[in-house]
Amino acid sequence: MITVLGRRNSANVQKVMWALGELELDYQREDVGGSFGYPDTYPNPNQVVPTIVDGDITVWESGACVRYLARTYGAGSLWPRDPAELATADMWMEWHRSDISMAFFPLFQMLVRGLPATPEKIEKHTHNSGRIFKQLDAQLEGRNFICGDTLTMADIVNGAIAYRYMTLPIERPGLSNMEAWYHRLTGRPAYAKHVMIEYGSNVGEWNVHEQANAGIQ
Ligand SMILES: N[C@@H](CCC(=O)N[C@@H](CS)C(=O)NCC(=O)O)C(=O)O
Repeated sequence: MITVLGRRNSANVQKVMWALGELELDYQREDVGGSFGYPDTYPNPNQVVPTIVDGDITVWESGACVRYLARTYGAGSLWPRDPAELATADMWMEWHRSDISMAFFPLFQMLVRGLPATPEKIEKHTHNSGRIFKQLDAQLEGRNFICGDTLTMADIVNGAIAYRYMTLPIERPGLSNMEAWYHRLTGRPAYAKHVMIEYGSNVGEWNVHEQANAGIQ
């Protein structure tokens, strides 16, 4: 049984939950972070979510958690066996962490979570997010998933963020490959359960959704 410490409406927690769902692993999730706060025994020195505990092993940093689950329980599926495919998956995981995080996370925080914003900043981050997601769109040309025909850990980390990017009321450039991929993801039960979670359109709604998700596994 794997324990996940992290609130259900955190995109970083959602990556882990979706991976667990795809791998059909047993888990228990505890509400930690945000309005739920942190227990004194919380094992992640950064006081952010997620953290996972699997027997004697504790892992934090969402990318490391997804890699751990994929490598330990998903060889040949989320963790590609082919070295070239594995390198591609890893590359798009790193891309997600740097490029998408820099452009899109502040945009989401400004539009939904009350980070101070100006029309210029919103415009800049909307433009940059679109420009960067165009790179993912190009990678998805002729492919069902980021590495090819099957879902890998690269789809997990990027797909969790894509839900928010594709559902925010913002202007997006033409992203036909990404739209088709996103549509494919929405048809996966584990994605629908763990990622497609309403987040509201302002801080008040965000908090209501956070509490409404308390205790849901
Ligand atoms: N690099 C970390 C970032 C984790 C992070 O910033 N998580 C956010 C939620 S998405 C968080 O914990 N925020 C503070 C809180 O919820 O208490 C990771 O990928 O795990």
